Amino acid sequence: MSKMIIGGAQIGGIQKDETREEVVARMIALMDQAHEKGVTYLAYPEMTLTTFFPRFYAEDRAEFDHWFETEMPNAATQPLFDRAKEYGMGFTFGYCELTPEGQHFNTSVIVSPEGEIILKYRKTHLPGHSEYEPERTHQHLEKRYFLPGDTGFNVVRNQGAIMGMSICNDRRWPESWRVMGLQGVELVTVGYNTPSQNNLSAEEGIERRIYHHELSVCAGAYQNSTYAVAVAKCGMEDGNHMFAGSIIVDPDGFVVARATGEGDELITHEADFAKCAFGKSTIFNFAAHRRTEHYGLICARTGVQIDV
Ligand code: CDV
Repeated sequence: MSKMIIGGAQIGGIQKDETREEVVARMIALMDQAHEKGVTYLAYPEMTLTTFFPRFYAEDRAEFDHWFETEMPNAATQPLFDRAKEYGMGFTFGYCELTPEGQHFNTSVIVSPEGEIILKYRKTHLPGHSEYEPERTHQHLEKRYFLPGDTGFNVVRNQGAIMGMSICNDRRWPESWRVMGLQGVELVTVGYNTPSQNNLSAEEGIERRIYHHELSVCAGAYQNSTYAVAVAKCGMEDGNHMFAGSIIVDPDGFVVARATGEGDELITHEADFAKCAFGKSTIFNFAAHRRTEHYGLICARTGVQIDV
């Protein structure tokens, strides 16, 4: 069975004082809608359970530990796991993880239809900065509150498809997609929280930022012949605007479903994973066409070094 109805559950803004229970109720309402539409795999955004707190500065970062989850599932999220199991629906969502060793990660998980966490991913590419920077119109302190992920981009076979995850800024890096592409990925989910304004340049307007988002997801899907679900947390959060633009992209790089608003909204598409085979066996037949002898610099060098 190569066909499956997949969904993206876009979530509108979550304000500072909203509880996990309130957010989970919104997630379940979208899951109910998804079930009615025959969805059997549903993707939620990055950091679904809380406001996007890296826009705020805390001198003592421990003050923000209350935004993190120390176990998953926990009392607040268990009803989501239970509802998905009742529906036989797999799902993925992002949250902030505080490990028993005291490490902080921006994390997402894949949950099987049986309600088991079968893959965990910790965000690799953390944008922003670690100290308060007054020249910015607003702060983006992911580097202050999270460690770079230590999982790498793994995949898992779930519900008949090979699935992987990346989180927000990861979607802009072709390396993220290719590492999963090399493991035969057929569905990549990307949850995101993207401010509508560049905090160093007012000239980069929202249209351009949405274009770059879409360009990245379509290119990643096409170049690795995989489906992609990119799903936003968006709209106004604590007086800050984040763009919507949730999309489902097919293995040819075409947008096949698109959110129309900036609130809680479901997008769906009937994916046929057999369609991934064409690109993977022709133009992106990696075994036949890649030339790894010329790619060494990608891993040997991080930043640009001009030698000429
Ligand atoms: N949450 C993110 O990773 N946001 C970044 C913004 C800061 C550019 C993104 O790539 O969308």
